[in-house]
Amino acid sequence: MAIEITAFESSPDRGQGLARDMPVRWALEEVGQDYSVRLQSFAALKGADHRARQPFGQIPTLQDGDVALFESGAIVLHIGSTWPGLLPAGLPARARAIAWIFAAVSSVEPLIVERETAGYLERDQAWFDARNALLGDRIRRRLSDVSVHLGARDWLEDEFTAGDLMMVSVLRRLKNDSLLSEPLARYVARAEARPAFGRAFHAQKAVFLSSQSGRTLAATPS
Ligand code: GTB
Repeated sequence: MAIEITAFESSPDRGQGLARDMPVRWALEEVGQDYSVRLQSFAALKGADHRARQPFGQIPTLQDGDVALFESGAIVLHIGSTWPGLLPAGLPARARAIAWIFAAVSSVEPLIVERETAGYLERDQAWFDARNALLGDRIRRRLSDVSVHLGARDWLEDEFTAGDLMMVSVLRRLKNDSLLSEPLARYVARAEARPAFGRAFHAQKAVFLSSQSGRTLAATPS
């Protein structure tokens, strides 16, 4: 069954694999599924066609046969539930892996995005430094909790799962930030060393490079 995802025609992350098509590409690579990519301009994202797939006019989406999905966490959960490789077979471990997907998108990512957004929109305000420090402290405390849980292990549970994939995708937004310190920086590096991550990263970067050279890719097979 053909799988199609959507991604930015010209990604503002300049090919650093930070836009949210990256966890979807990465998950498909981990489970060994080919996919094609429908590249979208910012204008097209807000059109009725795309909103029928993604109500908020955003990327990513996934079409897998008659399954049409939006929200990167839900898409990664679907991929993990459909093909082996990302969710353990036994129920207790599978449930824990799913909990980490939710932890990444609902307990960690919002703090990071709030600080990023403040950096874009509030930098001129007199109170920006105080607020930025507060937002940084909230992230530091949350990351410290993740670190304590991780302890000396390679992954959040006994093996690499969709939960690690989502957590690392979220933590990568702090890649050049001192907030991402050891051992989480090593955890991110460990995940980035996975061949599936590398394939996804290069596929996303290829779209950016081709947008820079003036060409438009209609579809990018994995
Ligand atoms: N909760 C949704 C999900 O997880 O799927 C959020 C989806 C989302 O935020 N999509 C963004 C989007 O489509 C792209 S990923 N934005 C266009 C719009 O809202 O009009 C966010 C993103 C964009 C760019 C960078 N970057 O340049 O580093 C990083 C992350």
